[in-house]
Amino acid sequence: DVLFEISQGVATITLNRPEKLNALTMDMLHQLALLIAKCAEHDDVRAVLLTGVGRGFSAGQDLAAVQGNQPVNFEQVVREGYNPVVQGIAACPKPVIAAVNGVAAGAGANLALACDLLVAAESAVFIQAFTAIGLVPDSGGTWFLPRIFGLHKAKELAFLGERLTAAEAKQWGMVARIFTHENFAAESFQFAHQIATLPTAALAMTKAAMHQALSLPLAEALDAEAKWQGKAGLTTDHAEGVAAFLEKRKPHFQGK
Ligand code: LHQ
Repeated sequence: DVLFEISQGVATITLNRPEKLNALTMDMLHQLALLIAKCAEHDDVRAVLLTGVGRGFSAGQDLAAVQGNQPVNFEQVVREGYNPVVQGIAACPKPVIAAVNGVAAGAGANLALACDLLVAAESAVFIQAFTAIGLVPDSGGTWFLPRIFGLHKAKELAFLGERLTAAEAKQWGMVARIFTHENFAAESFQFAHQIATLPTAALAMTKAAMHQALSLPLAEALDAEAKWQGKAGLTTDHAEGVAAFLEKRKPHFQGK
């Protein structure tokens, strides 16, 4: 139920359970974690695109799979299923882009938020579906939502579970681009491909530095930046960027 393809520096991970709006099973979550780890290591991968088949990005946890006679330990499902995927995305030294093709609900919405950048189809909506079934936001929702929206809008979204449209999400800065439904796959790929041509190592350091800085005092963030810049200054892509600038041509980055 999860497809994987590498092309032109872009690894595309596609949730493929359209008849259930890509509701997530433990098996799919394990596959996702493994594929993200693979992208992290694979030299040919310079951007990761996470998307879904059909009219849903993901409806979150497959509720049928955790409903039944024997009680399911939700703590274990979150720890073993969702948390490794969110951690994998956050730790991945490649930019991870969510291409939200349709409805994203519950953990499906928050897996998208865990990605570095989001693009959305015009029809995409984001729903914090948790409280509607008496649960709490997971998959990083409690961490990402207040950082994106501020505390009060985050609580509004989480408490009420109302739909946030793609257009609203773009106004909030959560979504980078909106593409029409007809061109969504091609435009999303094009966007990811553009990002795959950037200096990948510098992007990885930018991502790590920002995540680190979110919990650091300014003085320590400045100290960390100095160290990251020391590393970035030694990359081949830095040399290429400067050479291209001085020669008045476009840079050709190798990602290193
Ligand atoms: C589904 C689902 C679904 C199964 C649509 N499961 N079948 C972590 C750990 C442990 C436990 C619990 O949770 C978590 C984290 C979470 O993610 S909790 C939140 C789980 N997600 C939801 O509560 C969302 C439930 N879905 C919906 O509210 C609606 O389906 C949305 C608003 C996403 C879409 O609505 P519609 O466009 O009207 O589509 P639909 O409801 O007709 O769904 C289409 C089919 O997909 C349908 O199946 P059927 O066989 O009747 O055609 C749904 O039953 C199925 N489906 N979401 N999460």
